[in-house]
Amino acid sequence: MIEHPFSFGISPSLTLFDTQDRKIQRKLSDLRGHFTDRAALEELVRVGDPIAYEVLDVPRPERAGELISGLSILHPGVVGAEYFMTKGHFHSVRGTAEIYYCLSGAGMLLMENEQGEWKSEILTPGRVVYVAPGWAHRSINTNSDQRLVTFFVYPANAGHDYGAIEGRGFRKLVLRKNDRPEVVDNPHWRASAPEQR
Ligand code: PAN
Ligand code: ZN
Repeated sequence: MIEHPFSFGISPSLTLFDTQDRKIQRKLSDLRGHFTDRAALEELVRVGDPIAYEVLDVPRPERAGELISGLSILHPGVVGAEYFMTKGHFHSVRGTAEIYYCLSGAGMLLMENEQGEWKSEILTPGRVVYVAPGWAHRSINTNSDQRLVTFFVYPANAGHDYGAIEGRGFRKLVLRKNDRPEVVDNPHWRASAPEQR
């Protein structure tokens, strides 16, 4: 592990930016339970199970004081009327924030906290979103044919809590209506997550 300052380059058109990066790929089958239209999801899985998004990050020790940075690459597509999106999560350490900087494409960052508030922010090249501590976050690609590429930075000790979102979903859904994104209430959202399985 490098214990000295280092640098790396980012090209939104490339999928790799450093030899030390770590790559995660999530296919639609990894996102079961996250999209409202389950039948549409299963059909897409059956006909090829495309990659919905990839995450490239620079590994660092998961301790306070360190930062993890990387690229999130969300492919274009819809499941029923819902745009391709990330799973979304709270940070396990709720008091940790995150920065998203949009490099290319178009989308939204949907956020909500445990006090019942929600917020959506537009992601277009040059926009920065500050995800305040305690806010769950999910990115959504609202462009029909371009990838949404964002650079993120978060404290290395943050951890990822997917359970709360898997249990109840986000309060809001982002749907394609007349080829435009529309934020609507999630009819399946429940105020408290069911007991952990
Ligand atoms: C990002 C996300 C990345 C993928 O690195 O992890 O965009 O989203 P999911 O983790 O929700 O699948 C981040 O927010 N890290 O904290
Ligand atoms: Zn995060």
